[in-house]
Amino acid sequence: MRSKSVSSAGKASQSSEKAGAQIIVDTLIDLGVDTIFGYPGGVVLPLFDRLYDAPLRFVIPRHEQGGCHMADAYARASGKVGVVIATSGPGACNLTTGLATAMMDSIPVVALTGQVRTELIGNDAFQEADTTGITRPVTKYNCIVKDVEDLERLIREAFLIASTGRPGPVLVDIPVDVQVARHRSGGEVKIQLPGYRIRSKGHARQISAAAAVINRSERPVLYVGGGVISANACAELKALAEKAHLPVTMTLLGLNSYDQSRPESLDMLGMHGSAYANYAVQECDLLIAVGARFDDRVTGKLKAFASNAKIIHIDIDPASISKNVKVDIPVVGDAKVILAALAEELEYRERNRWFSKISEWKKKYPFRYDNNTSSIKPQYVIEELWRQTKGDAIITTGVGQNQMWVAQFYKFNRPRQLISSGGLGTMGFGLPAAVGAQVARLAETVVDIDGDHSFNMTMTELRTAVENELPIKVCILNNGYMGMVRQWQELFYGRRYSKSYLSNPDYADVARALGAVGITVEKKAEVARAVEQMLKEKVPCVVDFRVEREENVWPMVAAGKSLNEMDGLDILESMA
Ligand SMILES: Cc1ncc(C[n+]2csc(CCOP(=O)(O)OP(=O)(O)O)c2C)c(N)n1
Ligand SMILES: [Mg+2]
Repeated sequence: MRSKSVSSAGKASQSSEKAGAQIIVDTLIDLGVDTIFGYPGGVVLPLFDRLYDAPLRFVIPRHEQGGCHMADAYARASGKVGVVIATSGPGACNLTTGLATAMMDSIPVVALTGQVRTELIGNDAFQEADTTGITRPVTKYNCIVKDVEDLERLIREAFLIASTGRPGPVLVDIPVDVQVARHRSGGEVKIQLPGYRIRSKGHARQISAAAAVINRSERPVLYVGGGVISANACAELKALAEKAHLPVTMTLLGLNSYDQSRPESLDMLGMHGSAYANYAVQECDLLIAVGARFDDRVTGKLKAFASNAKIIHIDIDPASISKNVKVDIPVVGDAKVILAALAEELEYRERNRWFSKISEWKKKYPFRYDNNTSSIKPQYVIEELWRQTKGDAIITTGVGQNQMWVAQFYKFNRPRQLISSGGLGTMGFGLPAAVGAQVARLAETVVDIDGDHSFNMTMTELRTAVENELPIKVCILNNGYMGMVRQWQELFYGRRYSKSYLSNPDYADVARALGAVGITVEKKAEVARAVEQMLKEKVPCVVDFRVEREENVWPMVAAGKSLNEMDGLDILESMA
């Protein structure tokens, strides 16, 4: 197992008799935790009392969902485990969307929840909820601590499980009497997970088989997901792609794994991916998937996906092999180790015909939009932000068109730079995620590029940013619509815009009321200056860009279509 800090016993176990709440705090500190997100309540008061003067940074969200997204984004931005605390009942229930978001994107989060007294469990006690039952499907693992003797071990196991193998959220439910009970530790606390095994190296024969196929391939494509970022394997990916001369396409979560300014980059594939990535995948003779899971937004119609290709799948999670698409050569293990070993056996090949075909597609169908309008195009706002931040900001997003335009028009150049809810597609993620990312990366520029309705869902967290002096920036691409819903209604429901329009508040006023700077931009000529001002602000700043209301995201692979059946290519061509 890879995690050093959790597999050995630490200081926390060496001292004299302590209350459970103190054991929790000492164990967290011993595990290297320095930041916690959390919200109090009755049955976590013993723990909060111990946190009163603990040497930890503590950020209180306005809603536990926000706290969970903050811990999640903190983990995505830092590579460490994010920690969130909530009380029983409503507090724990409010975590579920955040846990499901982290689960779908394989993000290491440890949630500690209070529970009613052990003797009351099952009595419908005040603020009792079956937290382990409710969160079982949205966590990698969860447990309830029934005896203070087990407390330190279960917390250490939670960190180990969350951060190793395919990472994910783990919840530990701690009844209030266990927090109060005293325990004298008998010294070293041993992890007791005999069935939890991580294969890290990858089978040498499988690696050689993969290398042989790659070396022979005329038309290969590397298809990279968020797993490469979790595995901190971006340097190995770059070395391999350059050594063997392979084109690289990425999922939404994989986007920041490969420098998009490099010629091998095909940008994002899938439903709103680039035409050149989608064509390349459909016409390749070999698809090399790394840390990706072939989800439906990527594959389109499964039967027609890369149907002439052999498929290599490198993944830490054996359960994801051949789950959606049948794989010819699986290699199970840590992407960092496997990519390095694989590169050793690869040879450089020109593949001139393949690369010239790809550059034809790139020339014909780049991501484009019509900027010859008086209205503000959302894509233009993103490009302007990309220019002024030199492509170097940490970007969080809402869900919908705003998220897809970020994926298309902000070019990323390093890992942990794009923080977005891919798997669950959680509206309301962007703002709390910006808070969590800024806490992890205090010196960097963090920008939430959000949709108006995504922002509506968690906007109270702006106050959390103000209170904690986190200078996050928020660009609301305010089209007045649930734009992605409207786009589907326009294309597939005869423009019947059923319930996809809601009135919005004045976001600059909202920002000011919450103690942030608020700017409204209605004219295209003001966009660049507003971005400049926003980037200079030392306090949280919200810019309400009143963008073109009925802009669509192109290209688009409609649900159930195969990747090469893209709509909107004629529109992209007509803008040339
Ligand atoms: C919590 C949640 N509820 C509903 C949805 C379904 N949904 C996906 S995109 C979208 C509209 C998003 O609107 P907005 O945030 O304004 O973004 P836009 O598409 O306009 O950029 C909706 C309702 C979702 N993804 N998440
Ligand atoms: Mg919108």
